[in-house]
Amino acid sequence: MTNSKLENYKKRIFSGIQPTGNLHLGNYLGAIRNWVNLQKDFFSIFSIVDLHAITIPQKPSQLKSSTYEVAAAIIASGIDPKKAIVFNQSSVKEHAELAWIFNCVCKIGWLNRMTQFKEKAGKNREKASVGLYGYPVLMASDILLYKATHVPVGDDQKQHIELARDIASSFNNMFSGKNEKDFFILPEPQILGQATRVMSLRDGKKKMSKSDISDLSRINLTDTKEEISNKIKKAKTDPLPLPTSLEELENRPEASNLLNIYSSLSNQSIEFTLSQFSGKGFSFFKPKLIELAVETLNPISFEMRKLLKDTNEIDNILKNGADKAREIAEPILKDVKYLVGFII
Ligand code: AQP
Repeated sequence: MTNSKLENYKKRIFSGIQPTGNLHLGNYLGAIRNWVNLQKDFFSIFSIVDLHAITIPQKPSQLKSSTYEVAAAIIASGIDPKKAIVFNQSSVKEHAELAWIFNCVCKIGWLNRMTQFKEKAGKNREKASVGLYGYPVLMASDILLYKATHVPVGDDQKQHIELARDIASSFNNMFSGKNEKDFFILPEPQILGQATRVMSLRDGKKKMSKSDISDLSRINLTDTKEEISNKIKKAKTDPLPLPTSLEELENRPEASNLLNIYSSLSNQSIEFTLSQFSGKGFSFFKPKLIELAVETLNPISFEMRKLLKDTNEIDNILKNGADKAREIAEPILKDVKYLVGFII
């Protein structure tokens, strides 16, 4: 087996983000901000997963601009492309190739359990693409193609990581030689921080999402100070003052969401935030949240706008990243093909 270069890195992470529209505070707090911290300690591979994006119809011109926007957001948030690999998934064909092999390992019953498919396909299941159904298999290939040990994701992706582990272990059982150690390591999900699931500003029971038709439901990374302020002012709340304890928050999803966002943005525990604001009304709390959100997001959107003025720099970063990713992926896929019994 090859890939001695990779063996030098004991801990490596892979994570992806779809270029499916406006990146929002949930993507930032649940994913990108954690990536920035992790790049110091992990060999890091971050992908703009455009193959995943097309599992739901995308306008080609929109897909392209969203890909640039996600790349700009990642870099503007502090990912250093000299330290971490940043690339768009479709430039490394090995992702799709490994996904096909995994399609032949993964069982239909496993995919039938995936809640994201149920949520995204909704009542239109018959009209959903085969790609949307197979999304978690492609995700397993993204992770295992680099033998990633850890996958930093928001809470919504936990089930997909479990599936990637099932696929890895099934592949190992089917193809690793009896006397050899397992070919694939089982990746661990890394669900970090307070904001593992940021909820919609219009409905505290629904995830903040790029594809929500209401722009008021999310804070986009490109929103201006005025837009952030307007969205938080209009965010759904309840008539009660903020409580003292976590228990009292249980049936107050909107209050709970806003307090979670505040805690996450200020890197403090929810208990501490409660102690700061207990007894106060939303009219007192919301301006503080606006101030904090603007302070965090303004420098990112400023940097993003600068990067997006001339996309040449982003093109170079993505090309460079794809070359480095391919260097790791090619020999691993070659080993997989050998184990499966293909003539290579
Ligand atoms: N609301 C969220 N709270 C915390 N983390 C979140 N993530 C997404 N939404 C939240 C995390 O962001 C990373 C990238 O997600 P993605 O773009 O690949 O897809 P997604 O999870 O499907 O995000 P969206 O915004 O809901 O996109 P659409 O609307 O296109 O489906 C992941 O780590 C995810 O956990």
